[in-house]
Amino acid sequence: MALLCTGFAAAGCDGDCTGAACADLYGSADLHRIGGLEAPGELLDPVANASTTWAAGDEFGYNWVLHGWAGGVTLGMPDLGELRSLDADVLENTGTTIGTLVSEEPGDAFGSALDVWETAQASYLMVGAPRASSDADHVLAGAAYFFETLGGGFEGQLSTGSRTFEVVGHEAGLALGSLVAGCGDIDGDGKREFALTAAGAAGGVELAGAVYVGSAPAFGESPRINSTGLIEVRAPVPERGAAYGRAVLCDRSLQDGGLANLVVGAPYSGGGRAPGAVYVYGAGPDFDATEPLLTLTGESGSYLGAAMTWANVDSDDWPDLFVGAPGVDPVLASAGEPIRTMSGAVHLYLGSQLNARLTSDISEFLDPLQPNATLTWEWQSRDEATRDADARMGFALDAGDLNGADSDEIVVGMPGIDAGANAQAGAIVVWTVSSVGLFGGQVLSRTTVIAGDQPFQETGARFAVSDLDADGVADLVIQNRRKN
Ligand SMILES: [Ca+2]
Ligand SMILES: [Ca+2]
Ligand SMILES: [Ca+2]
Ligand SMILES: [Ca+2]
Repeated sequence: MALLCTGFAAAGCDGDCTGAACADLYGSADLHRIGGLEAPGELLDPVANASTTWAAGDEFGYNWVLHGWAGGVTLGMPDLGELRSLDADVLENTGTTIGTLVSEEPGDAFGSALDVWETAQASYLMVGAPRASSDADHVLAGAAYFFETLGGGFEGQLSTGSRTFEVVGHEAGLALGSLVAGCGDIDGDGKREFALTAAGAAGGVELAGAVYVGSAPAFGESPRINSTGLIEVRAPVPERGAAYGRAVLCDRSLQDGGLANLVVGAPYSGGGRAPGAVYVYGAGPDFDATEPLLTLTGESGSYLGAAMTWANVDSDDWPDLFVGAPGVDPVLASAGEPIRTMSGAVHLYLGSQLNARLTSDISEFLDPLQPNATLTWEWQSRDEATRDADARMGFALDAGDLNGADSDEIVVGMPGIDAGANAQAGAIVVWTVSSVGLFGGQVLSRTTVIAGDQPFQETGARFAVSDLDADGVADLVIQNRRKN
C-alpha cells in the first residue's frame, strides 16, 4: 500500500505520494512518439513503448499544446508564453536544433492554441494568446498571431514582433485566441476563412464563449485589427458558462459544392449536469452566423462537444463527425452492471446523415438527431481498475491513418482514468474501421490501448496525430505529465 500523502504533507512526500493533493508535484512533462501502432496490440505502455522520447526541462511545465506537421512537432507552452519547434531528428536524438518563438508580452498565455491557415497566397501558423492585454482598456481581451511560413516548423530565435498579422480582442475579458483553426471557404467567396474562439464573455454573458470568423480581406492594409473586423458567431441563446467554442471544426464539407461547414461544440450548454451541444452552420449561401442549421444535443451530464474530429469511416463522399462526450456514464445510461465501466463516450454522426438533415426541410425531422454509433470502453485485463467516474473518455480526439491501411484510425483520450491507486494515470484508445461480412458492413473496433500507470501521468490529455517522418503513414506523439 502506497503512502497516502495529503495537504501540506504532499510537499515532503517521496515517489509514493498518491493523493489528490500530490498533483502539484507533477509539474513537468515529456514527449513520446509511440511505436507499434502499425500492428494492432492490445496494451502498450506510453513510456516503455515509445520509439523516441523528448525530455523537457522542469521549467517547461506540462500545460502544452501539440501541433504536428510533416517532419516534426511544434509545442505551445502557454505557461512560458513561447513555442518550441522540434523536427523528427530532434525527437530521435533528444535535442539540438530547436526553434523558439517567444511572446513579447509576459503572461499573455501565448501558445495556448496552434493551427495552420492555408490561403491561396501563403500558409500561416496561427497562435492564440488568450490572456493578452493590448492596453489598459483591454485587459485579458486576448489575441491571435499569424506567422507566414512557420506552420511546418522553424529554427532559431523568433518573437511575436515577427508576426505577419495580428487580431486583438475588442473588449476586456474576451480571451480571444483560446482556440485557433484554419478553415475551408465557408461563405463561398473563393477565399478560405480562419476561426478564433473566445472563451470569455459573449455579448456580456460570462464565459458563454464566441467564435470569430475572418479571411485575408479582413486585414485590409493593416497587419493589426481587432475582432470587430471579423464575423461574430455566438450560440443562438448565449448561456453563462456554456463554453461555446471549446471545440471547433471548419475544414470539411457536409453539403454539395465543397464549401466548409462551421461546427462548434459547447460542452457546458444546458447548465448543471450539462447535456452539451454541437452547432452545425450552413455553408455558402446557407451560412448565417446567427442561426445554425442543425443542433446536436447530448444526454444530461454528457458534456457533448468537449472535443471533435473528422474521419471518413464508411468510404462515402461525406466526412463523418466524432464528438467527445466525456461525462457520459454508460452504466447509468444502460442500467447495467456498475463494474469495470468507465465514464465518457465518443459519438459518431455519419456525414450522410448530417447532409440529409442540412439539405432537407428541417420540419421533416421532429426528433433530435441521434448518433449512428457510440464508442465506449471498459478494461478487460486490469482487475485493479474498476469503475472510474472521472475517466473522461472523449476529452481529446484526433484521427489519421496510423497503420498505413487506408482508412483513418480514431484516437481517443481518457486522461482521468486511474490505474489502481495511481490517480489520473490516463489512457489512449485507438479505434480502427474494419469491413465485415459479405455485404461490406463497417465496424469500429479497438486496436490498441496505450495506458499510463503512473500517478497524474494524464496520458490522453494532450497528443497529436501527424506524419512526423514523412513516410506517408501518420504517427502518434503524446505528452505524459511527470514529477518534477
Ligand atoms: Ca470565404
Ligand atoms: Ca462518411
Ligand atoms: Ca488505417
Ligand atoms: Ca510516419
